[in-house]
Amino acid sequence: MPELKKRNISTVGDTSFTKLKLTKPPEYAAGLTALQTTVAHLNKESGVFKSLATLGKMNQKDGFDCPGCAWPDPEEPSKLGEYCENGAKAIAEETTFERANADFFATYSVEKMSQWTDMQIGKSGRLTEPMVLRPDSVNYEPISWEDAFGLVAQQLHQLDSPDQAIFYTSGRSSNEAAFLYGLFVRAFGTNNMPDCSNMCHESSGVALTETLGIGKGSVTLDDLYEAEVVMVIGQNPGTNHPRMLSALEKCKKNGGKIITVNPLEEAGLVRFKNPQKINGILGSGTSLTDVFLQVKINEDVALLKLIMKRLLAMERGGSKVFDTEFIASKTAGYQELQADLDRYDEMELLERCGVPSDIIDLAVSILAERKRIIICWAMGLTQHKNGVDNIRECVNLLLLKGSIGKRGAGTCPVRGHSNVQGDRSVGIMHHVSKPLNQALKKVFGFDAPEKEGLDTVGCVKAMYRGDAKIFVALGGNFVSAVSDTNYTAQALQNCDLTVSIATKLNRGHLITGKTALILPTLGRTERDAYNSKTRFVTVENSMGKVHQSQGGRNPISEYLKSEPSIVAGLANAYFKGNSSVDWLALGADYGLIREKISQVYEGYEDYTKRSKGSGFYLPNNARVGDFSKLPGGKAQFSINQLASHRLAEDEFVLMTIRSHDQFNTTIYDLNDRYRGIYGERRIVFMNPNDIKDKGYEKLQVVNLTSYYQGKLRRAVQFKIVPYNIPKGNLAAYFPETNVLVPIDEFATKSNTPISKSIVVKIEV
Ligand SMILES: Nc1nc2c(c(=O)[nH]1)N[C@H]1C(S)=C(S)[C@@H](COP(=O)(O)OP(=O)(O)OC[C@H]3O[C@@H](n4cnc5c(=O)[nH]c(N)nc54)[C@H](O)[C@@H]3O)O[C@H]1N2
Ligand SMILES: Nc1nc2c(c(=O)[nH]1)N[C@H]1C(S)=C(S)[C@@H](COP(=O)(O)OP(=O)(O)OC[C@H]3O[C@@H](n4cnc5c(=O)[nH]c(N)nc54)[C@H](O)[C@@H]3O)O[C@H]1N2
Ligand SMILES: [Mo]
Repeated sequence: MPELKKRNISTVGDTSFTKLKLTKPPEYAAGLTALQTTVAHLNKESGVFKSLATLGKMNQKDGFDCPGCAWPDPEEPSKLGEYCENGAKAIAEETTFERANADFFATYSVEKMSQWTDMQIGKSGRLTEPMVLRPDSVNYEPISWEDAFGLVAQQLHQLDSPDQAIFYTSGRSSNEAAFLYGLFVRAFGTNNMPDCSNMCHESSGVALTETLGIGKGSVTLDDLYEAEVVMVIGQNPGTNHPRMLSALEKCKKNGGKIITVNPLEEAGLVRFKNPQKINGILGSGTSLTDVFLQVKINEDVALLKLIMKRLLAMERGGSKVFDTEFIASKTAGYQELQADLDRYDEMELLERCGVPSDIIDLAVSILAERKRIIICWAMGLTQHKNGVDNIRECVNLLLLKGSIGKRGAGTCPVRGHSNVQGDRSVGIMHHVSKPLNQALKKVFGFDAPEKEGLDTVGCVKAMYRGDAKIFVALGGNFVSAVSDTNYTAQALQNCDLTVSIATKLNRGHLITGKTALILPTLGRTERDAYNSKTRFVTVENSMGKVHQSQGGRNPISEYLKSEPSIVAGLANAYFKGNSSVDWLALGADYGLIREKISQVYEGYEDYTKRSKGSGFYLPNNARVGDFSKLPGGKAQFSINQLASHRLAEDEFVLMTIRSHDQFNTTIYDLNDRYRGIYGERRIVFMNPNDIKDKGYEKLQVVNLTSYYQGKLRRAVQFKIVPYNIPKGNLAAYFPETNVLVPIDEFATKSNTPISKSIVVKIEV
């Protein structure tokens, strides 16, 4: 055995300041600047002419699915192409000229690279061939695919139990890759399948399953156009789902109203200039938000209760504001909900949520008069201790209004990664599903494990304790995405082997087990050919529609393999022919994978055929108002608790958010244009009165600390930026602040880390 090298790795990298410039936040999103930024970015990264051809193929019926967010494509995409500035940046990242090749890895040790910022690491370029980091080394070196598969297989065979291995998925993988991966992991014998959903919309899945019988949203894009009211709560679409703004614009043009609930007045929700229309580029744009409720962080339940209390008072006063017929025929728990609302004192709720009473009245009157309501939400609701309660409270409001199961109304959890929903639909799940196991037995002839698997938090803890020894990642950047960076880093470093199937270098490739493998894969934009025939994969968007995605660019290296081929290669090396599944056949023929998916799951009949063109919707009981699988056959009202932050004088609640120039842990650039921030990420947004009252100064350099379960955590070097944020609240960017999120603090029932409400102190 080679001697184990103790590697000197930084979990944060360079924390020195760059060049902060502040401007007044703009009053609108997109417009000419977005178009200019798009072109500038593509030019810088990968050559604009090549990329314009690429952009033209994005989100079109014969093209590839944008690797950015999961927002659906309209039936008739814009002639200018269906893309946004941030989608274009995602493409530029993938089509970059830079290469992290064998020479690169020979030049830079993992120790050296770990000193870089996340942005520098990401800018190293695309991974070009399989690389291995051996126990006695600090430099990755090339390894053949065959040896790489053999190494993983051999280490998996050495485990005492399959539960000592962990198989993570990030949400960019296709349905085909995800299904095959889940199949391999179950055939191998474990349900340890954490995925990025655990940190993302898990709270939505739990809340919606309990109340409406399906863990996904109920609306389609057409519903958004037809809604009378859209509430956008805990979401920043201008940055994270820019194409949603076109849908909101259309809704407004049809007479809809928009209510925004957010601690920040996000530019994208104020006014929108559609960059895909000429008058959008030159004109004054569309004003989006009608009522802005500037709620304090994690006080959404208080606000929603207050809104419902006022509606209830109107209903009791004789105004018909609720859909009593729907409530009587389709729901259970209305009496209990009324009793719950009666228990709360208006003044207390008002004070907690921090929104002026007359502004709440504006929202109440809009809601009272209208019937078709959609609520859209994202991480501002899910990543709290009471994340599940937040969402169930939204469902309560929709049920009172009868706004489920009809056109122009319903739930819209806006998904993050472009195929995170599809991955879940085809089997990426740590929970045991009896029907799935039965179907696997029938279709593939093996017994899938019946023991519950571990989710993200559970896996980190198992690796930390030494109970899990092998970590495999299908995409993503686990160490930087998960809470408690230093704890998670230690957990991964305790492993014997860490394996990452990836397109680009990230910190997760530097903070590794004793042995580490990087297996480079094709990106969405690249041609996936087998026997010189181009293959396509399929994905599911945020609204449950499955459609194909096919890249057309030449792969950046001849040594890349597709994700399904890599998974098939791993499985084949592990089973060595001793399996009831023909792994290589599946890895070669995606049509065959789709056929198997349609045999295992409902709703995928004629899969390959129907995925062409604009694709097909999966069955959705909430969309059609069918609650027959719920207790009593009824949608469920629920009783939810207020958040429980008791802050000391010197404490704040911090939310960790995305800047305009990042995709999760991938940092495109240092600007957050819609918030008026340029050239720096190490900043903390603070209310000007807090700055004054506590005696701080604008741009003062401070550390942030959190203290949970007897442990002090510290994120160093942040500049205070005065900003329009509620008093007592702070905001800063992730992943820099992930070090503050304790591993043991997560949402009840969904285990989603509390990335949006961390109690912190300022250290000067
Ligand atoms: N360009 C780009 N696109 C992305 C991503 C990206 O990083 N970059 N990430 C993708 C992924 S995986 C996801 S999950 C989504 C994330 O999309 P978002 O959820 O929009 O992203 P966040 O930056 O986390 O923003 C959360 C929003 O919630 C607000 N918020 C925070 N706390 C609270 C609260 O307590 N109550 C309320 N009402 N609001 C609150 C914040 O002010 C912010 O506006 O975007 C996806 N799309
Ligand atoms: N504090 C805090 N933490 C958070 C959040 C937060 O708001 N605050 N948000 C959470 C959320 S919502 C999420 S979804 C997670 C995200 O967690 P992850 O999904 O794990 O992280 P990403 O940064 O999206 O992963 C980026 C990496 O994926 C790889 N990649 C990109 N495209 C492909 C591809 O096509 N195939 C493969 N195999 N690899 C690819 C690249 O190597 C890239 O470096 O982070 C979570 N963490
Ligand atoms: Mo996410």
